[in-house]
Amino acid sequence: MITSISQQLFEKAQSIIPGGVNSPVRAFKAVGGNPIFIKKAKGACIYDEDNNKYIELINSWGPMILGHANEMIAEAMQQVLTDSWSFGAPTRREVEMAELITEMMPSIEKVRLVNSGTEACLSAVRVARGFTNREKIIKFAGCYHGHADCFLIAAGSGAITFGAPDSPGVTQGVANDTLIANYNDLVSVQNLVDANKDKIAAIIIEPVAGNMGLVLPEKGFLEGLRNICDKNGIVLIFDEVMTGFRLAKGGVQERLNIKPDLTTLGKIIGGGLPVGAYGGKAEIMNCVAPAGKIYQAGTLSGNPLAMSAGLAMLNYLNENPSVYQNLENIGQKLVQGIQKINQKLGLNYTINSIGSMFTLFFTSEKIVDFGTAQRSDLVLFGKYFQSMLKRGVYLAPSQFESLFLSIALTQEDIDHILYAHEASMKEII
Ligand code: HOZ
Repeated sequence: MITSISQQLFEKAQSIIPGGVNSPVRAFKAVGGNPIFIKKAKGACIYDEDNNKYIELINSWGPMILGHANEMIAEAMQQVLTDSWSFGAPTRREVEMAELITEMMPSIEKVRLVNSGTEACLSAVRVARGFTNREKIIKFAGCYHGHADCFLIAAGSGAITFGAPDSPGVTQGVANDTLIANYNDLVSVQNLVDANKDKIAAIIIEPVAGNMGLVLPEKGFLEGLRNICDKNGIVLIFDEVMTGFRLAKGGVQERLNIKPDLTTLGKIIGGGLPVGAYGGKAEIMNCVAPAGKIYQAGTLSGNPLAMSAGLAMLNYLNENPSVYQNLENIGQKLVQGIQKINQKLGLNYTINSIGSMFTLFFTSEKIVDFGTAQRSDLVLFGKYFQSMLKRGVYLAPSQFESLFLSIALTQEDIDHILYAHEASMKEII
């Protein structure tokens, strides 16, 4: 029997890497079949180890806004390769990055660079706890803030994909300090705040949620959270790891005009390289060591290679606002195209979208939170995923993820995605 190179790699990987992958969603378990192993990518297309080409709508879960292997970013990284790429000591690019972040996201007065979105979120929560001298946090069911213990309660992304929103290994003590509210439900938040008076350090939220599929905040919801936090001395943390610099130059907070106290950022500020950051009000950030007593550190924080890639991309976004109009247009063309095809086929599936992010849910119900997202037909989603893949379109391998677009998508790519969508729907329904 002839096996593909991807299949051979996956078989080998399973014997030496848990589940054969280094992040669970990649394993294709939610959609059936085996994962494909990526060899390279350029623009909007990826190529697997067997040289199959796909138009892809993941874009490394957000950061590849300008498409893959962008030459300007590659050139910026090239310079670092001659000057060496890790010192464990301060560098000029870190200062430039901090300057750019604080300029593009004005709620961030001071920022600390770390290595991933997970690290940014766990650090932001620690700082909020140290600042308020309180222990509990509120998170929302279906939101995902990385895999730190305190976030693996009713978590989204891979955790819901595999039906384990609460992970073994998280101690009861940690779990007791994470209170769970419902997205778009201010009453559920107010009830927790009332029942835990003066005990809640932070409310952490994806202001546009992308880890239970894409779920948008309803009118007044984020304003309501801001209000509850102000009245109760709670630190409001926006996790903009996937939305920062993507949904607008200044992220969701600029687009919807609401200022959090702290913001967490991730791979986007590294142009796709491993990096993260958290920042916000100077009053809070001044509590971080060595300025203050709340400890957080990292040898690779502000790594030169990640900084050079991130600076190249963020500078470009800062100087070329037309990128955002371009992303909006591409998003609209795709979403409207899919809606039109669905109507023609008599399907009224829900599509949640904003700018360059969207999710097609296999249900006609309105999706506003974790509970409604879970009513989607997952078997049908799996069939759709495989059918699209067969036609050269690589989607996120789970219903509980958002799709991410890049400006590298051409009209021809969009037409191909729409053709694949129609053919796939006809095949699976
Ligand atoms: N939803 C995740 C990104 N925030 C998917 C990435 C992963 O878990 O591999």
